[in-house]
Amino acid sequence: MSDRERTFVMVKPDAFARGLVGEVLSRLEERGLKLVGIKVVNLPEERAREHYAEHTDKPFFDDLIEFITAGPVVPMVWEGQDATRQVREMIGATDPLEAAPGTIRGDYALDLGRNVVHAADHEDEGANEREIAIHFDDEELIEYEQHDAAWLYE
Ligand code: 3AN
Repeated sequence: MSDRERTFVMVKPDAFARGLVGEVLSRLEERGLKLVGIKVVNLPEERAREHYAEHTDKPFFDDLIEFITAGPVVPMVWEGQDATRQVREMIGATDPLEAAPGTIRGDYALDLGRNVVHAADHEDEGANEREIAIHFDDEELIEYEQHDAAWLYE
């Protein structure tokens, strides 16, 4: 199907410390998305700066780098129909105050600087390719048949 795509998602250090890795994974799995890459890492500062390069000039940049390197993160790649938009909708608004209940941030976050999870922005066309390349080598992304695909897709 032509509109199946890969999207980059990352559980942030706050969610890791709070034991929410499984919760985030479950929601994406249960939605029907296919997990094709996952790892646990302490982000080197250089990689964190590359990941958030678009925010380099923002006043919150240093705090953002300090936070995202403060503990383990779980970078992931998920595949599915319209995966980027589907995941962004599931995650909710960047500011948890504006994130609807039922979204991940709307259910598990209170503070903009501790918002549990990152996902590539569907309005930024190159975001997925760029972010996947920052966090994964090609051979770390797995190809396999999703056995329930016939019941997820018409
Ligand atoms: P998202 O993670 O929803 O794509 P971005 O890329 O705009 O949001 O922002 C990246 C991260 O930077 C956010 N998750 C948040 O932690 C932090 N951030 C964004 N805007 C602000 C802000 N105005 N003040 C403090 N931190 C911010």
